[in-house]
Order: sequence, then C-alpha cells, then structure tokens
Amino acid sequence: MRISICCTDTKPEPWLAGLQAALPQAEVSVWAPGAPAADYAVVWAPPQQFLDEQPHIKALFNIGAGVDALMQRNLPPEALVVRLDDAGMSVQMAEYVCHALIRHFREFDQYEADVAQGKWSYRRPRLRRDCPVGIMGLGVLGQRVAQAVAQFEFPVLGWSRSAKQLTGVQCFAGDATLPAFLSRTQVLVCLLPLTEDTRGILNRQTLSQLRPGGYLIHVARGGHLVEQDLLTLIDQGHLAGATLDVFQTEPLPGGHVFWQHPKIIVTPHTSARTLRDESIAQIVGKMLALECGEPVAGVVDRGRGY
Ligand code: NDP
Ligand code: OXD
Repeated sequence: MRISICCTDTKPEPWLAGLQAALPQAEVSVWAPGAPAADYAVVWAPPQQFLDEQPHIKALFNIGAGVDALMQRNLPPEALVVRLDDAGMSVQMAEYVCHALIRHFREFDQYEADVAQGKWSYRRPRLRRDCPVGIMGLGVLGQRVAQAVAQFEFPVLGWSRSAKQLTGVQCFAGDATLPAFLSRTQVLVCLLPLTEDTRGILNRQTLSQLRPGGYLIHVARGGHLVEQDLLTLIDQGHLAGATLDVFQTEPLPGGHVFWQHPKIIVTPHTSARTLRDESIAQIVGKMLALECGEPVAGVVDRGRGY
C-alpha cells in the first residue's frame, strides 16, 4: 500500500513517522511533484497538482473535521473523501464553547476589570432561563457541545439540516425553522460546515433575529460570518459581543478592527486542534477497514459538501 502525505501548513515528518510506525508494511512518503501515484493520501488543503497526479487514489483522508478547503479543488472522481470524525476534537470544542459562554454569562471580564481597579463590587446574578444557547450544526462537534452546555443547566436549542431528537435539546431542522430557532436564542454557537448553503449565514438578517443583547460564539469557519454585519449589530447595541475563533482571512490581518474591539474576543483558530496521535490511529484504522472492503465513518457526501 502506498500512502502519500500532502498537508499545507503542517510539518510532515511526525505524520510520516507515525503512519509508518502504525503501518510498517506500507510505503509512506511526503508528496513531491511527480512522485508515483498513491493508494491513499493524508491531506490538508493540498495543491491541485497533487490531486491531478492521483487519478485512481482510493481515499483522501483530511486531517481536520472541515473539508471546505478540499471541496474547492477538482477531486479525483472515484476517491472517497474522509474527514476526521472527532479524534479528540469534540472535548476541546466543548471546553472552548463552555469557557466562552460562562465568561460572558458570568461577566468575568467585568469582574476582572473591577478587581484591576481594586473594586469589590457585585453584579446582579443573571438567570440561566434568560440565556438559551442555540447551536447551529448538530453533528459530531455540535452534539458534544450541546451536551456540555446542558450540563450547566442552560436551556439548549439546536439547528441542523435533518431532524434530530436529542435529550435536553430543543431541536429545529431545515431552513424554514431558522427564524424560530434564532428568535429563541440568546447565545448563538456556530458549528456548521462551510458549504454553498451556509456561506455568509451569519449576517445582518439572521443575527438581528437573535434576542436583544444576544452573543455570538463562532468556531466553525470565517466564511460563515459577514464581519461588517456583526460589527454593525454590536455598535447598534442589538448584540452584546462575540467570541471569534475563525475569520474571513487567517491569520487575522494586523490592524483588523477585531483585534482591539472591546466587545470581541479573538482566538487564533484554536478551539479544537487536530491531535496527531489520535488522528493517525483513526486514519490507519479506516485505511485497514477499506482494504478489507468494510465501511468507514466520516465519509463526505460530495453533493452536500460535508
Ligand atoms: P458534522 O458534519 O458532524 O456536522 C455538521 C452539522 O451541520 C450537521 O448537524 C449538519 O446537519 C449541519 N448542517 C450542515 N449543513 C447545514 C445546513 N445547510 N443547514 C442546517 N444544518 C446544516 O461536522 P463536525 O461537527 O465534525 O464539524 C463542524 C464544523 O466545525 C467543521 O465543518 C469545521 O468547519 C468546524 N471546525 C472548526 C474547528 C476549529 O478549530 N475552529 C475544529 C474542527 C471543526 P445534519 O446533521 O442534518 O447533516
Ligand atoms: C478542522 C479545523 O476543521 O481544525 O478540523 O478547523
């Protein structure tokens, strides 16, 4: 079995060593132009030339959960596209979202500012029932986040494409239910894949449907958010602020208004990192399953784009 590694912005050597150790019988290499075609590839935003050189590859294993960068390429028509299926990401995402939610809800930034000025002052406690948390995307990550938020006894709502029944989550499905979902939501968490249907979905029209004083936690992809619309709604006082992990342009350009905005918290696309060992174990397990003709989880539906 020949395995090629082609990952933009990622040091390939540890992946090479890990894959080779797990599959000593395989021939694993880091792609260079003109290298022999592979049976399987481990990829992140690979150049088109790599894909053009793999007309008969069996599967492309994306080393992230989101496949939007890959889906923009011309893919070998027969290849399975397989994304990471949790592999240690959902617990990180639950930590990140709960941290952002509780920091906002409990006003910890205000307390920190007061304490910095030597002030011992109380703020009126907020009530959970006044802070329903709406999660867009109830997939691998969204469901884990929903469970974690529910553990803190916030009312939880979720929105997905297909109908779901999840304990402790009021579920909405499909475009027609989006207004009802948004209008009941105080803190909105975006965990959608970036597709033709979801690009720009966080815009003035949708965000203005959140309850007054709403808050956004955006951890999916920069392409979901119309950044100027968020700023306008914060400036107008309809939204209280946002925690943003992803941006239209990454790294966030120097001088971008988000860096210094008092109501926006920025993190550098780090809410759920790819964990190499877990990911290699998952990918290797799937390669072996495919070699035996068995089905694997996390296969992308090319028509839907996720
Ligand atoms: P999944 O594919 O498991 O879940 C996607 C969810 O979105 C599903 O519930 C799906 O609905 C829903 N969805 C997709 N399209 C629509 C639509 N048009 N309308 C309504 N709902 C829709 O993905 P994951 O949970 O694993 O990951 C989600 C995203 O998180 C990734 O695509 C990636 O962009 C982002 N991510 C960000 C990271 C970071 O560090 N910031 C790290 C990892 C991922 P249905 O269930 O009906 O199919
Ligand atoms: C991912 C990411 O999609 O890291 O896994 O954003």
